[in-house]
Amino acid sequence: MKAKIILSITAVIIYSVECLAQNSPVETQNPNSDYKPAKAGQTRAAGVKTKTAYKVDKIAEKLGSPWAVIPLPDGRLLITDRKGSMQIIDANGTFVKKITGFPEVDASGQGGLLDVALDPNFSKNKMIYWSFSEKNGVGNLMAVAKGELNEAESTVQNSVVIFRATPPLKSSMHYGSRLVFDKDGNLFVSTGERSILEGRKQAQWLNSGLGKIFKITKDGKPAPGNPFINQKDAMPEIFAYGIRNAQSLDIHPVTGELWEAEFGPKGGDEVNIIKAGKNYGWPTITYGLEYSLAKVGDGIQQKEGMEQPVYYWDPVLSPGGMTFYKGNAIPEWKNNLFIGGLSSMHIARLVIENNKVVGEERLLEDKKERFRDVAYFNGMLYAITDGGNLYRITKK
Ligand SMILES: [Ca+2]
Repeated sequence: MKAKIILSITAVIIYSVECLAQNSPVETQNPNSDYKPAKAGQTRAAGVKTKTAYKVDKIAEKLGSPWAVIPLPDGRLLITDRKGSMQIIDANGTFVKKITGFPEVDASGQGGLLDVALDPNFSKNKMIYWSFSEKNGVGNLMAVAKGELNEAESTVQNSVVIFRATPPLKSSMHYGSRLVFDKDGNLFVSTGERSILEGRKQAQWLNSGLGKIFKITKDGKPAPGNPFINQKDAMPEIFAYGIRNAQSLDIHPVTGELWEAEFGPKGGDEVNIIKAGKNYGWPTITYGLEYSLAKVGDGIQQKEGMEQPVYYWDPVLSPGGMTFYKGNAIPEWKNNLFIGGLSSMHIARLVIENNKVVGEERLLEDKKERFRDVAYFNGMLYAITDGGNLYRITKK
């Protein structure tokens, strides 16, 4: 009897230890700050591990300086190159064609030809939209252009700049630049605050285009119903503000809401759900520190009237592009969020329930690469890296 009880207790202990081990957060380093989250589960969610067998293939290399990868309707991939061109790669990684004819880009630092989005009607009209850093006045800025892909898929014609995130500043950093269409055919555009103090404060200014999420029409006009459209002295294209540098946007496949990830400074990278008219706090509130380890501003993390991130990292992920997994080939990935990590050198998988992050996993850590963007197509994930490689992740 005694032996039986001891055995049962031992079994319970072993089981508990296994659960604990499984649920430990993937992050094991100390945070940079001693800041406490505003709510449970806002950082260091339980670690999870994918059970379905999957395989990772490097299907292309030497892609130059890729910044964005998106699927074309037929499953080929459109990949931008920061230096000022794009290329089409087929689903097996074979080079198909280089696309040129884009207006000049300022490719210094983090700039260049950055994101690309297909017109919702692309199959018929062949229109593409792209973001880029443009030399402008005293410095440069993030601009959005559109043009038509020619029949041979070798050049864009009738290019026109439809939007500029003014004012121009002298900086080669924090352009934001992610583009995503909503279900009504309006375009969300993210910008950064240019990583200099002059731009940083403007993230809170409604008359500045720095540190914002915009919602514009295909012609670059303010989207109907934008929150500040009737407010004097506000840019009518603004959808949300108080953003540091957002290079990740995607629409949640079930809720239809806009999700965003942005770079914090030292600590404080965030995932947010972006809602019309809301203030996301930078630089007034942040879970990060200056690179010098000094506090940012008053060193506060929460404030009335400013949105809390859904999730944050300290130390940072450095979020490149991201995508929701919109299928169920790998069942436990359905509606999970996959974010490319740059300095962290992995892809973060976030399990989301009721708009909260309930699990985190690190994928492709063994590749030791800076993941610049991640795309979803037909049950597969594609990822590009600063090393110029293209990976495909599929069910085994
Ligand atoms: Ca924030």
